[in-house]
Amino acid sequence: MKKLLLIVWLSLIFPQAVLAQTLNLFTWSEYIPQTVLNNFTKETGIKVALATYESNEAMFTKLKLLQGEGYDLIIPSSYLVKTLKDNDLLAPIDATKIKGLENIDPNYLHRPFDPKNEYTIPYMTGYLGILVNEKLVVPSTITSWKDLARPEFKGKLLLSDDLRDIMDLGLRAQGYAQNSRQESELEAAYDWLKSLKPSVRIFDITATKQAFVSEEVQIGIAWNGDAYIAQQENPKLHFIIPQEGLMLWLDSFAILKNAANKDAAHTFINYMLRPEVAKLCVEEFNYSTPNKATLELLDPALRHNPIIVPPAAEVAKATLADDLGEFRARYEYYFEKLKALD
Ligand code: N2P
Repeated sequence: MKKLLLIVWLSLIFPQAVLAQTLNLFTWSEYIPQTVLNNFTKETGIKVALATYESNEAMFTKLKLLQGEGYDLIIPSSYLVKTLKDNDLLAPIDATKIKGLENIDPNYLHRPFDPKNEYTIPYMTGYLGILVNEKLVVPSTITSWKDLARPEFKGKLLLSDDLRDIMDLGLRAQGYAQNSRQESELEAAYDWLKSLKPSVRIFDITATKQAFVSEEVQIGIAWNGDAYIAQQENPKLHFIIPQEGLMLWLDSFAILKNAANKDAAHTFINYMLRPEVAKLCVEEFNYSTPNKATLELLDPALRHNPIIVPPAAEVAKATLADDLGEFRARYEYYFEKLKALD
């Protein structure tokens, strides 16, 4: 009884401390600024426990093992959403609790992976391009993904260790479409990627920015935010959108079915939809934002930088990585083979 009284008394004096909720957030590393998380906690009293992953595949493997327990909120890319749903891992988002969706550019809503946005709310978008050091080659001579195969880049190339990016790169370099389900096309993509192997110095996803900045590698593929940051530190770096088009991605918030803190997850999504919060995310990690209200708040130097805000025409013609169904295993097969063989 005494204890109960004490709790009641404490909750009157320090409501946030006693009733504190925790949001278990499982997200890509280097994706949400720590200041944003701190400000969220300060304002709402909801603590954030952060766990990170380096790829959609690593995240999915963990969620499967845990049956989605332990985490409340994740940020999958477009192509993983259906898989997560089919594995009964996602909870529908309660639209009545979401405010600020009108801030999102309609181009990023109602995409085929979640046509009614029942399960996802866009967080961040961006794209893969070619990052090259002008010491190696005149940047304007790099116009196609195929140029990565030039023999003079031997030992100087970086490939990032991301399954769909890599296989997509191979497909496009061979003139095929992203998300192809043709075995012969996938095999051709693999053969071309394999021909790059003698050039590859780094095949990894961590510390890629540093490798470009320190000039350990002089050409390779990079996400736009990483390219921007690397270029700030080493102005000899140039970021190129190849003629085959940019490789766009879209990552969205999704709440897990077994989440213990669904309310906290909704509160967090609302917080992240605020234009001034999304602005902090762009300023720190330099990816693109689907939040059109944020664009107006950005410093013109960022808003008019095509690395951060790619040309609208390029975005309009870009496709997203899609669910592959049973064919996913074929992509995994070729990707693992590529990494294993010299
Ligand atoms: C952030 C990861 C970017 C996500 N480090 C690419 N989908």
